[in-house]
Amino acid sequence: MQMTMRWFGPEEDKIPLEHIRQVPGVTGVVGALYDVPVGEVWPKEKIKALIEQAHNAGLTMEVIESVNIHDDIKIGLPSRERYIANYQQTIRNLADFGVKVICYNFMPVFDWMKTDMNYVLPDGSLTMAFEKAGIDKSLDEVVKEVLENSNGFALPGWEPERLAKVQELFAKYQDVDDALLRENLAYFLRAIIPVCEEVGVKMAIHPDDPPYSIFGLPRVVKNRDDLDWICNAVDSEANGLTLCTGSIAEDPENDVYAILKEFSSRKRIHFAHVRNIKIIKDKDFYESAHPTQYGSLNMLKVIKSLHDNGFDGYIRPDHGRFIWGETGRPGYGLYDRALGVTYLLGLWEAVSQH
Ligand code: DNO
Repeated sequence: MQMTMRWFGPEEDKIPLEHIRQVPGVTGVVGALYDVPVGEVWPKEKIKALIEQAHNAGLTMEVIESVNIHDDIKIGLPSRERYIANYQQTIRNLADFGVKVICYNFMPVFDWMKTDMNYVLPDGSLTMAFEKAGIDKSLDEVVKEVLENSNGFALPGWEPERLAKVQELFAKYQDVDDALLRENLAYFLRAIIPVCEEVGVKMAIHPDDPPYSIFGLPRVVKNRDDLDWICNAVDSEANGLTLCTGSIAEDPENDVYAILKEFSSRKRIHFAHVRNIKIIKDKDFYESAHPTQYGSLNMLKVIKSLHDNGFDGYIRPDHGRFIWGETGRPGYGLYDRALGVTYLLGLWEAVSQH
């Protein structure tokens, strides 16, 4: 297991690598290029410069989160061929600089979705929340609210240029249902997994967040059966998962521990996003502090399910709250994520010694 933290690069992240280096037990950062348009090839010189920065700070960068998938691939337009060829080249370029895992998602239009970016907890800390009432509004209103409440940062997947065209994008998905989206995912995987196998890279799909349909859009990474379908679509270890405990747990019907157990044993979890959430009612929730007592997940069981079933990939704490007066990119402050790292490593040490 290797403990990492996400870092958004020198332009996009206010947390310096030197500070991440000081979090005990963190050996690497998870990074990405944010100035390459979705669908274009990531140039080698930019990859080299990015990864060198991590190395110069004494950290590895073996996981990329994310190389995003162009909507034309998800929709299945003829132009997907060009974007798939570009993706194959990006995989090769990343492999040349030691990248081992690529995290991605297959959510139409949006990446993750929250309705409150500054939800105040009883102890005065701020976190993100999702309440169904928050999306019972017009699409434009929801998009506007998320953009306005992100503290001046372009949130991953919520780039304002892209969302300016959100209605247009929605129209293109009009005829895409779950079955077609799934088929388009399989088409993509059949094209890229052989390249991954050749160059030693593992793909790791992130679950849908939330793991059910919103705004009538199709969703295909929601539960155990979806994950099983994806793993079987191309039966290769290179075709794997980013198991995000928070996202999976947002549907109370998902048995997070059983999913962690099954897919760790099947050697398909290459990257784990480990966070706790507190269900408020039905499917409404907020992202709590990591320890078990603050949320709805038993974090000891989460870590044990990974550890006891041979998980050997990368972990990162997921979103953190804003505490001690810190401000910045929602979910990605330093302090609470650092507390999360320490707690998760403590659990890992405990289960390792049994
Ligand atoms: C949220 C993240 C996601 C994740 C993508 C993977 O903060 O977990 O944005 O990076 O869904 O492509």
